[in-house]
This record gives sequence, structure tokens and C-alpha cells, in this order.
Amino acid sequence: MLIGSRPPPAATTAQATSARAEAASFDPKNPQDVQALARKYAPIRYMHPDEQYKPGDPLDFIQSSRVREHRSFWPDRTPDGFDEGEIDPAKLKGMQKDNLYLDLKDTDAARRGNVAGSPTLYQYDEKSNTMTYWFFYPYNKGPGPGNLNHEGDWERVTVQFDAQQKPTEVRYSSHTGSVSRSWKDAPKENGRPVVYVAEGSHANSPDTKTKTLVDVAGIPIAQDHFGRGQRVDSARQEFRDVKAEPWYGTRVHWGERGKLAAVGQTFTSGPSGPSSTKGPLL
Ligand SMILES: [Ca+2]
Ligand SMILES: [Ca+2]
Repeated sequence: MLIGSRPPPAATTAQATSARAEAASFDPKNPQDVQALARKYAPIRYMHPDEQYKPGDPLDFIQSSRVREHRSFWPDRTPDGFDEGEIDPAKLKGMQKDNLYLDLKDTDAARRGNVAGSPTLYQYDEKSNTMTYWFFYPYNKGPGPGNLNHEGDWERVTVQFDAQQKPTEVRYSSHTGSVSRSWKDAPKENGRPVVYVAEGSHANSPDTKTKTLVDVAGIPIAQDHFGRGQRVDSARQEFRDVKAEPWYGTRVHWGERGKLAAVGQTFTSGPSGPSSTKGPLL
């Protein structure tokens, strides 16, 4: 008998049937289906062994911050109701101008984060059929000169699915861009992506190789360092849909205005957070 004329092995047929059934049963409008998919591929992060600035909860960051409105010619000011300890996170939604900054208090305790209390914030995007995992850190230290540090740090990992809801690719945020691996080549543990997190900058990487990633005016000035330190399993953290966060969509900067912002170096200010203009890595 010719090989080509053989019927497919039973296991393959069963797998194909089960994949079709899974795809057919996934309802992107059903929050339980979305969360189940998010859990299935929740990344495992390895922090650098010397990491000082760990993941945190954005809600804790808000409570330890005051909003500062940057104004030309006039001194900065704090709008009523937005001083430290009194911010209603839902009210941040109304902040849609780009001159507003969440100014974290300048203490080590506020900057260090809290792994146990840090949530996994996931976002399913129906249009691109991707799942994005948002990781927040209260402080970004380097790499490079101290002036490049900034309060608030949003990093993310995006998993791309095919029409059967099977993963095909993983994308990892790093500084201004991202790197990607096919699902086949992406490092995994128990079928979930493994991510290495750079010391201080929290850039994400599929491997531990040291890379030059930070440049100013085309000149490389610093390298990221990756290592296999603390293991943070996103599936074991509190799981929350980022779009359901009370502040989702705010345009406030997560972190004070950078000292170099006045000379155009806006990356020294707190970054913008998850919103309709900052979504999956595509
Ligand atoms: Ca501050
Ligand atoms: Ca960063």
C-alpha cells in the first residue's frame, strides 16, 4: 500500500477533532472562555537574580502617587482629589490629556514592588486574535546612566493564535520595540511561554543572552542583563482582565515627568499604560 493512501493515525484524527471543537467552543465575548485561554498560556517569568525592582499592582502605585499636571509658564499643580492616598482609580479614566503624571512617592518601599500582590493583567484582542499579558513594575532602573531611570514601567508579552486558537508566535516587549519567536521555537514550561526579564529595565526576552538594546541617537549606551533568578508564574498570580481595571484607558503617565523631558527625552518620564492606543504587540 502506498504511504500516501494510508488513513491518518487515529490519534491525529482525534487531536484535529479536539482542536476544531476547542476553536468552535471558544467564544471571545464570554469572559470565562477568555480567562481560560489566558490561563492556558500564562507566561512564566524569570527575574534577574539581582533584581531590586519587582512587579507590583498598579492600584498600589496609584495609592502611593499624586497626579501632577505639567504646565508651561506656570508651576505644576495637583488637581483636586488627586493627592496621594485619595485618588479614586476610576477617576483617572477621565484624564485624557498628555500633560498629566502619576508622581510616585520617592521611597524605596514604593519603588520595590511586591511580587505576591502583583496581578496578571490579560487582554484578549479579537481583531488580531491575540492574548496580551501586561506586567507592571513601579520603577525602571536603567540600564545605563541614572538619568534614564523612570517611575512606572509597563512591559508585555503577546501570544498570537491561529483560527483554531492554537498559539503560533510569542512577542516580547523590549524598550521601544519587541522581539518574537515562533511558538515552536519559544522556550516553554508545561506548554506555557518562558520569559526572561532584564534586571532593572524589565525588558522581556526569550533567552538569557546579554544584548545591547538601549541606544541614544544611534549610539549603544547600555546592555540588558538576563538571568534565571526568581520564578514568577503568572498563572499563580491574581488574574484580572485589564479592560475591567477601573483606570483602563486613562492617558495619564505612570510615573513623574522625567528630568530630561524638557529637552525632548520623553522616555525619562513615566510611560503611558494599557489603553485603546496601547494594546497587543503586533
Ligand atoms: Ca516621584
Ligand atoms: Ca522597562
